[in-house]
Amino acid sequence: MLRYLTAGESHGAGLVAILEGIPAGLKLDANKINYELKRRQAGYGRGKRMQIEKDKVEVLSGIKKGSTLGSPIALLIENKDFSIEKLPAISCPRPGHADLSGVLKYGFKDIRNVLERASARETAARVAVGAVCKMLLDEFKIKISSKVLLIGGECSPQAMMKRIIQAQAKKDTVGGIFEVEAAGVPVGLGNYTSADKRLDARLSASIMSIPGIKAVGFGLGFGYAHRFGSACHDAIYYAKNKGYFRKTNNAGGIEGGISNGEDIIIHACMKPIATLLKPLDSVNINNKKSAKATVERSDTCAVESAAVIAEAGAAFVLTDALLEKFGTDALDDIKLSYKNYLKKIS
Ligand code: EPS
Repeated sequence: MLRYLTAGESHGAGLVAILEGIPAGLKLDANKINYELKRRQAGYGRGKRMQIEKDKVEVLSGIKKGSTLGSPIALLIENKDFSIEKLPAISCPRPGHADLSGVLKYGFKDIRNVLERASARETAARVAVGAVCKMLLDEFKIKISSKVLLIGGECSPQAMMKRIIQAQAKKDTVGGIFEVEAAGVPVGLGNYTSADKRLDARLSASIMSIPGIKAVGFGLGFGYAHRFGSACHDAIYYAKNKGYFRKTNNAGGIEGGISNGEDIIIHACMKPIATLLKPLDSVNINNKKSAKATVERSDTCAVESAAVIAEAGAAFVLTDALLEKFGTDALDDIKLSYKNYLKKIS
């Protein structure tokens, strides 16, 4: 089983991830992790924090001479803005954030105790984990990419950018929709036998758990609701040179919780960031009087970053499903098993 755990607060000393289950013999290049961390920090509409941080990973364990050992891989990303002990207490929860539910749940008097961990800063650690997984998937020619499809109801790049500029000018925020694509995924990852083995369910959870994500769909997604079955299911064909294939991919590469060999296509919707410079009505948790929500430094739009984080989540789930099917210990053995499988089904 592949698993990971992250630790770290937004303004704590740093972010840590421990990734267990990566097989031995994978060349691990820290530059590739840093490349993904940089992608996560970029994107139009990101806030001032991204000018402070220069996210870089330190690989603390699990490798020797640049290759994985099969032991847990510990990853560290330091926070340049390490200020958690000095930051002022917060008492007016932001609608849309974890603030109010968090303080009530824990009995905290300071909302900062919640937001420090609820912040999307934690996703830097997830991206580092995903980058390691991407290196493994690369060995099997599985490629994961993403693109932003819509921002604030607009679809062309110029109009999307204009929307973000408008939001900035209005001291507001804006969300959108992005797509994640996984190409080269073999047929047979995931399983229909139990709910928690279904590949689409696992991928959904990895993306739905990114702060701000409110909807996830595969292929046609909500579009299935508008068509007859005959107009949505992907008819099956066979050709000697390429085996079974489809002319359409409405299923988004997954049928019955198993990859079907077509590209996996996921769409997700991110709500506008909850921290508003022109804040909404709220209530002071100390005196219960009406007050405006707290204003914190934040982003105007982070949809592009969310897409990079979703790539990382998908990379983790696909790596887990790949290892589940083809073996877990040594990369060479896994490759052999993969080759035999492809031969058998061809
Ligand atoms: C983020 C770091 C945070 C925010 C943002 C994402 O930094 P700070 O709070 O110091 O400005 O910019 O967090 C949120 C959107 C959120 O909801 O908390 C990051 O590294 O991605």
